[in-house]
Amino acid sequence: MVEFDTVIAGGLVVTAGDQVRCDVGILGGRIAALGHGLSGKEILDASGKLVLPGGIDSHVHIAQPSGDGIVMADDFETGTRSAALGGTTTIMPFCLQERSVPMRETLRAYHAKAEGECYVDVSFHLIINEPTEQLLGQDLPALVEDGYTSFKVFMTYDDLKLNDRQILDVMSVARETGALVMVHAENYDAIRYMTEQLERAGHTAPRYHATSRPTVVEREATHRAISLAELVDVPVMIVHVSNREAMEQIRWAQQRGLRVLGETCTQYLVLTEDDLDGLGMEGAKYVCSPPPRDKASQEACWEGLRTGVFSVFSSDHCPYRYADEQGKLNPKARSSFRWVPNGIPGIGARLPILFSEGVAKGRMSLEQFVAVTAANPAKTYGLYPRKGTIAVGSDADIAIWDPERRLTLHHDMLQDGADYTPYEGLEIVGWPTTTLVRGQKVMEEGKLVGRKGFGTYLARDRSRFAASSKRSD
Ligand code: DUC
Ligand code: ZN
Ligand code: ZN
Repeated sequence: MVEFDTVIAGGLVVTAGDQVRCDVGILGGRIAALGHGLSGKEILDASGKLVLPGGIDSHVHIAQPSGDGIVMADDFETGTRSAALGGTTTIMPFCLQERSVPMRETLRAYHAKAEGECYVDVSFHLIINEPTEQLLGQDLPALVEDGYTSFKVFMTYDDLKLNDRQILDVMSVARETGALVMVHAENYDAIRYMTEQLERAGHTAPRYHATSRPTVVEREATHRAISLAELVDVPVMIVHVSNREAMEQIRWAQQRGLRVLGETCTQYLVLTEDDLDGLGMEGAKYVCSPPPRDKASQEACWEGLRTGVFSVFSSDHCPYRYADEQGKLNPKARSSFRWVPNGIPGIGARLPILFSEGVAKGRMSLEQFVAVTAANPAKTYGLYPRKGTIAVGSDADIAIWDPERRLTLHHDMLQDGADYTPYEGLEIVGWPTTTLVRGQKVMEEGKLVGRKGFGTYLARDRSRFAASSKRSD
């Protein structure tokens, strides 16, 4: 009889398609058997527990340069540490193109920052902010071949936005190479217009961040991004969708047979713009883009997740410290919401919040939870079936969950590099008790037990959605 390195015994094993009570046998970092009465050098008793694929957080920002004097709160050590504590085994941060620097050089710098630091596995998307001929014609096609198979483009922000023509050019490269384009869809000019109006009227507190980017600016840009993708005949992923109108643009496109994918995030399920309304600068803790909206928008995002309009659920972890001159309270931030860095932490809290608010409250099934947090991100970004499922041959990336555990969320449980969580005090039902990356324990009962540097870089295949057939005309 085979003796496995580790056997996870007696748990309810859940994938995106099924639930089955069985043991999981792990050998050499991979899942080697599903069965009963498996024998192993180490037995992890999972009776009464759920055995789920480790989470894949396919949208996070780690150690990303953020402009004058602003520093992101997480490096690869702290970001992957928090991921592991929250049941996530793979993260996908962005490598931001630096103007006038070859993309490969910037990537080398990101790899150097991650090397030897990670507790969980890591792969990179690229952010394109200067689509030069060299980049489009030479660098991107070669990078896609090398496993950087997804690019993000921004329709807003002074330093990042591409115009429609530039987006078309990037999409065209994606069409030729089989890469997947991710879009931050907000209308730059409309936001500037609103921001200037608000500032002129003296409305500069953090809460006006939400006023400056109402749903219409997101809906319009979402529609435009979809239209540009339709023109080029390329699939597109609309990331961090916050509200019904944008969700319905995606649903409309999907119903027309377009290959349009959608992502929503933790903040759009449990925060509202009222959270930006705290005393003094407290609201800065919740400033992210798009901003959290209202209760009806939360319901729309749940609907999008339940019905498959959103196939991916991410944290959009983009952490800045609050009480810090290099973070939310930088010297200019008090003069206007415009200077509050956009982004909130959430890499560790993502899975427990979706489990608690989604599965425990009966809004989604366990299979749906696994689909949007692990299987679909893996399929979307070219990691499936190596990651995102529990199947023979897949990496043994597994989170064992206690579905009954009740606790109140506090920042100190998350161990990221920020000094707060926007989800402080949330009552949670269900918590991961053990996280395994390629068969190695990285978290046990809320304690980090993994080895820094065990997390490895993952080159990716093309997205199975992007690689499919092109229109023939
Ligand atoms: N977009 C992101 O994807 N993350 C944080 C900030 C932003 O605008
Ligand atoms: Zn974005
Ligand atoms: Zn983001």
